[in-house]
Amino acid sequence: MNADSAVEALHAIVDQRQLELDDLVRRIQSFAIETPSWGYGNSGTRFKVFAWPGGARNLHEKLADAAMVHRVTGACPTVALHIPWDNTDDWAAARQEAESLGMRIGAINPNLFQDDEYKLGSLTHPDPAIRRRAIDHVRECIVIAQTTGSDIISLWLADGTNYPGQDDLRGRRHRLFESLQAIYADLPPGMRLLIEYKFFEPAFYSTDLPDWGTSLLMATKLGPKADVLVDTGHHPHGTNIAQIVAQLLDEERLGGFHFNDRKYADDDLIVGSVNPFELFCIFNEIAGAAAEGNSNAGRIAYMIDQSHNIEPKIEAMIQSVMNIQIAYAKSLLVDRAALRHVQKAGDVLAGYRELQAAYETDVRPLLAEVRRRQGLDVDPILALRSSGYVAQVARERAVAAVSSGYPGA
Ligand code: RM4
Ligand code: MN
Ligand code: MN
Repeated sequence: MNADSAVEALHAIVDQRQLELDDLVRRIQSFAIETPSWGYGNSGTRFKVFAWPGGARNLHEKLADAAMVHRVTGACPTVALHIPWDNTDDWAAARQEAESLGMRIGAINPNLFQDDEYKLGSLTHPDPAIRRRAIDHVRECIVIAQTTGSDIISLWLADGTNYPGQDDLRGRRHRLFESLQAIYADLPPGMRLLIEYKFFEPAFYSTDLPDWGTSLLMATKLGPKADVLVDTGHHPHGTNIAQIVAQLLDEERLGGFHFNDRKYADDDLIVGSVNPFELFCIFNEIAGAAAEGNSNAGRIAYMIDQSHNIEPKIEAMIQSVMNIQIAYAKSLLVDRAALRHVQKAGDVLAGYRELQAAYETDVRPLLAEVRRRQGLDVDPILALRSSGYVAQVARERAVAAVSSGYPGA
C-alpha cells in the first residue's frame, strides 16, 4: 500500500467507525510512555556485555538520552530510575536537571538483588536484620521519590529459593507481607507501590512473587495505595497476558506495565518486535475497559523495561515507543458497539474479525498526523539519525568499561 492509499484507508475506517480524527489524535498525544534509565547504559547477557560507543555512563547522560527520546517522540516525558545504579548525592539537583531538559523523574526502582547480604532473599530473608536493611533501602527510595517529585515506587524482588526444603515457603510469605506492610506504612499520600512479579530467575525452585495472583493478593491485603505491575516478559509461555490485564482492570488493581518483548525468557527485546498481536490484545482490553468507564484504565503507568544487548540503545527505545503507539492506536479503532453486538449474538468468528479489522489497519498515517501536529518529524528514528546526537555522544563519552558475567572471562 502506498502512502496515499494508506491515508485513504485510514480515513475510511475512521469514518466507518464514526470516530473523530481530532479526538483520536488528542488521545494518542496524551498517551505517555516512561523510558528506563537502565536502557541507555551498557547491558548484555551473562556471557558478554558489548560496550556501546556513547552508552550512557551516569545519571546525567541517561537523563540526556531520555530527553532525546522525548524530543523526537513527544511521548516520553518521564524517566524511571534504578537505585543505586542512578545514585547521586543531590536529588533536588537531579530533579532540576531533568526539568531543565523538559523531563520529570518517573518510577523509582529499588534494587534488592545486588548486595551480598541478599543471597537468601531481601524482604523475605530469614534474618530479620537483613529484612530490615532491605526495608530501609525501599524507605530511602521513597524519600528519593518525594524529593524528585515521583509518585511511584516500583518493586521487583529476586527473592526465592533454589531447592525444595531450602526454606519454609509459608514462612517466606509471612515475612514478605510483613516487610511490605512496613514499606506501605511509609508511603506518603499520593504515592503508589507497584508490585511486580516474575515466575523464575534468578531463583530456580520458588520465587516469592511469582505471578499476578500473588502480587494482587499482597496489594489487596496492603491497601489502596498498592497495585500490580505487569512485565510482559515475566510469564510462562502460553500465558494469556491480555486476560491477566482484563482481570486486574476489573479488580481496579492494574498499576502499570513494564513493556518489552521476548522469544524465549525474560529477553527484554524491543517492545512488539516478536509478538505485536499480543501487545494489541493487551491494549484492546484497556481500550475496552476505558470505553466502559473503568476508572483504573485512566491511571496506568506505561513503562518500558528493556536492557539492550546488541541494539543501538536510543534507537531501540524509540522503536519500542513507536510500536507501543501503534498497538495503542489500533486498539482505539476497534468498533466496540459492533463487537458487543456480535459477541451477544454468539458469532465467534465475527468477534475475532472485529479485532482483526482494527489490527490490520495501517495506523502509521495516523501517527504521522499526530506527530505533524506536534511539530515533530513523522519518523522519530530518522529524526534521531539526522540530529547528529548519536555521533556526538559517541565522540563525547568515553567507552565505558564493561565486564562479562563469567569469572575469569
Ligand atoms: C527484572 C525486572 C525488574 C528490573 C530488573 C533489572 O527482571 O524486570 O523490573 O528492574 O530485572
Ligand atoms: Mn520489569
Ligand atoms: Mn525483567
